Amino acid sequence: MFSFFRKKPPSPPPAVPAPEVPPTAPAGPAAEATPAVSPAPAERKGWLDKLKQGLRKTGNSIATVFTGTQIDEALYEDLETALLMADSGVKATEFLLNDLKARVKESKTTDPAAVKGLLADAIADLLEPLQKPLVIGEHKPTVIMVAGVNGAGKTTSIGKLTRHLADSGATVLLAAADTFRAAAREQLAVWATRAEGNGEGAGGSVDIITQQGGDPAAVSFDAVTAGKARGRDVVLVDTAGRLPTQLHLMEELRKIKRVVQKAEATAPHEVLLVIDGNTGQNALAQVRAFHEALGLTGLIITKLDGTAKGGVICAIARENPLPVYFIGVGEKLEDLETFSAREFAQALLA
Ligand SMILES: Nc1nc2c(ncn2[C@@H]2O[C@H](COP(=O)(O)OP(=O)(O)OP(=O)(O)O)[C@@H](O)[C@H]2O)c(=O)[nH]1
Ligand SMILES: [Mg+2]
Repeated sequence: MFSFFRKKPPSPPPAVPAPEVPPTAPAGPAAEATPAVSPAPAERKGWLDKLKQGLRKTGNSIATVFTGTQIDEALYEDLETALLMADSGVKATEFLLNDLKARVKESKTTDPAAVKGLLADAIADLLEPLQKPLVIGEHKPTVIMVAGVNGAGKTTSIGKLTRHLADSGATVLLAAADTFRAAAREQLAVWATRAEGNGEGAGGSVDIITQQGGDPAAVSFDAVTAGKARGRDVVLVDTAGRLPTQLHLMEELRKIKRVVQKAEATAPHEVLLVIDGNTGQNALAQVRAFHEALGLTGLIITKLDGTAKGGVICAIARENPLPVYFIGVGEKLEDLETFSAREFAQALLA
């Protein structure tokens, strides 16, 4: 049922350019498109178990709230504390509590265990607008720029995504715009080689544009130009990690985006922020700062294996909703998956 991303044929250019998404705009409905890759349900289940396992640290504290025998003010107070401890933030916590109370009233339940199910519904509904597939194929190449703080998991996620794209037959060009570290290029090259050599025959080709010590914007420009000339399906731009407070580095990101736009007027088609799931409430500040600098189109949330702060997605949904295209629960290829609001809600309370 879940495809890793969606392929969409190119559409004629619109007469009027689409307006930019404002910072607080909710994610739109999923685009009509043909599923490209459908992992077998068994695979999805194995992955879901991993997500549950990963979020156990977050979920344990929330689930214990419902082990009592009564639905009273003490239960709601404990739940409020548990949600705040899980980094759901004040606004989302307040929203969920009010929503839950309304659901409890309507269902007339007297069983705390049933309240847990109602909370899962409330969380799933809150997260629903973030569930949206990444669409490729509408533009050739589809240019995806990836940013985030140091060590968030950008290069690893790009590597995994590249592998999934190549496995489904797409041709990918990687721009190693992290020109500071020699290791960054090598890290990408390892994933590129893995992507090509999977032995399954259907793999699309992957290559890398880089320029050690060069200007990240120039590398990105070259990559998009080469991607157009070579007829690649996707160009992925990996950028160096940076803090939103490093203003010159944030300006550098803006420059990369501007220059990509010069190489291809409609690009970048996606600007993704990678967030470490352990970041907690600071993730919101990151979303705001990067969104202001770049106009984000989506998020990838990594390291949801073993975090006690998984509630932060609720805070993002309430305060700065952007599509969560993928989530990561480990370092291996199969540890990157699409985001499902209901699965996440269930894993959070497991
Ligand atoms: N446990 C876990 N580790 C992850 C996940 N994603 C990435 N990592 C690890 O996090 C570390 C940093 O990942 P990178 O992909 O290099 O992060 P980056 O954002 O590219 O880092 P910089 O380019 O230095 O800013 C590596 O050790 C990855 O293996 C994940 O979902 N779970
Ligand atoms: Mg990196």
